Formats: sequence, C-alpha cells, structure tokens
Amino acid sequence: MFMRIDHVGIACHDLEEKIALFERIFELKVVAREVNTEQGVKEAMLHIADGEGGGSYIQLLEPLGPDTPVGKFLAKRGEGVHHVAFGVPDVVQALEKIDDRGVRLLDKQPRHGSLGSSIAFLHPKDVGGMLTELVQAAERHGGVTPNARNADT
Ligand code: MC0
Repeated sequence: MFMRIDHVGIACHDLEEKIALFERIFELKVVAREVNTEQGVKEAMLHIADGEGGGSYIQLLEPLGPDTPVGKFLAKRGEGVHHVAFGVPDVVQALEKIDDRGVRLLDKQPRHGSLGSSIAFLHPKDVGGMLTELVQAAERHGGVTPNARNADT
C-alpha cells in the first residue's frame, strides 16, 4: 500500500525560526510554502530525497490559530512530531481498503495537501497513537495516478 514516507509533519510555534533551525542543522532547503486555510496551517516543505511516486520531506507546520488541529496539538503536547504521511499510488483506493479494517477515516474524501497533493487523515487512536496521513503526490511531482500507471503498462 505504501510507496515511501512522503513527509513527517512537525508542529511549531514559529515557522521561520524552525526553517532556519532545520536548514542550519541538516542543510535542508525549502522547496514550497503554503497557507492552507482548510487545514488551519502555514507550512513549509523541506526536501530530503526523491523516491517512487514522489519526494520525501520534512513539513514544518505553524497553526493559523489556537482552534485548529495544530493549535490544539501545540497547546496540549507542545512542539514536535505531529503526524507521519505515507505516499500511496491512489488515495481513494487506499481509503476504501482501510475503511474495511476498523480505522476511523478523518477524511472520507481526499483534500488538498502540500505541493498539489491529495491527502486524507486517519484517526491517531486507531493507528497506535500516530496521526497518519495518506498522500497521493501531484503528477508533476512524480505522483502515479491509476491512469498513468495503466498507460505505462
Ligand atoms: C490529537 N491527538 C493526537 C494528535 N492530535 N494523537 C497523536 N497525534 C496527533 N497529532 C489525540 C489527543 O491527544 C487526544 O487524545 C485525541 O487525539 C483527541 O484529540 P483532541 O485534542 O481532543 O482533538 P480533536 O479530537 O478535536 O482532533 C484530533 C484530530 C484532529 C486528530 C481528530 O486534529 C484532526 O482531524 N486532524 C487531521 C487534520 C490535521 O491534523 N491537519 C493539520 C495538518 P486523548 O488521549 O487526550 O483523548 S495539515 C497538513 O499536514 C497538510 C497541509 C498536508 O500535509 O499537506
């Protein structure tokens, strides 16, 4: 089901400060920034490597307000790893499979994610305490749609 780890999302209070920290320690580079109002975050993607179906990244997340998923997380747990996102070839198909396996889907339909991806979250309480995100990368970033795969075969 999974092709790679797409990204690890890190919750932080100050995006610019944490970008500078990750650039300095790990020599990573920001390849995209976005304000995603639907998700209540301002975020930056720092590129690590390219893999099957897309890249892998560190995603730094600053909440747009206290009453957002990341705002609530910071108030409760402080800064740190907020979620792990796995690259899948087809997010709708992955959701259908997982729905039959007793896991609460936080998104029944994919939403807009970083770098033009389609994303969906699974409830952390049903996945060993880990907020889990499924990511189908945009095609221009190497995502593999079912049609593209069929065209290749
Ligand atoms: C909450 N909990 C977590 C957690 N957030 N556990 C592990 N990791 C997390 N990140 C736990 C709480 O500690 C609590 O457990 C229980 O889940 C309920 O949490 P809550 O504080 O009462 O908050 P809820 O229930 O209102 O919301 C939690 C939930 C929500 C995970 C359902 O945050 C959500 O729907 N998240 C998905 C969307 C999201 O996170 N968007 C931001 C990233 P206890 O034991 O205390 O009951 S957007 C993003 O990343 C996009 C831009 C992208 O990747 O492209």
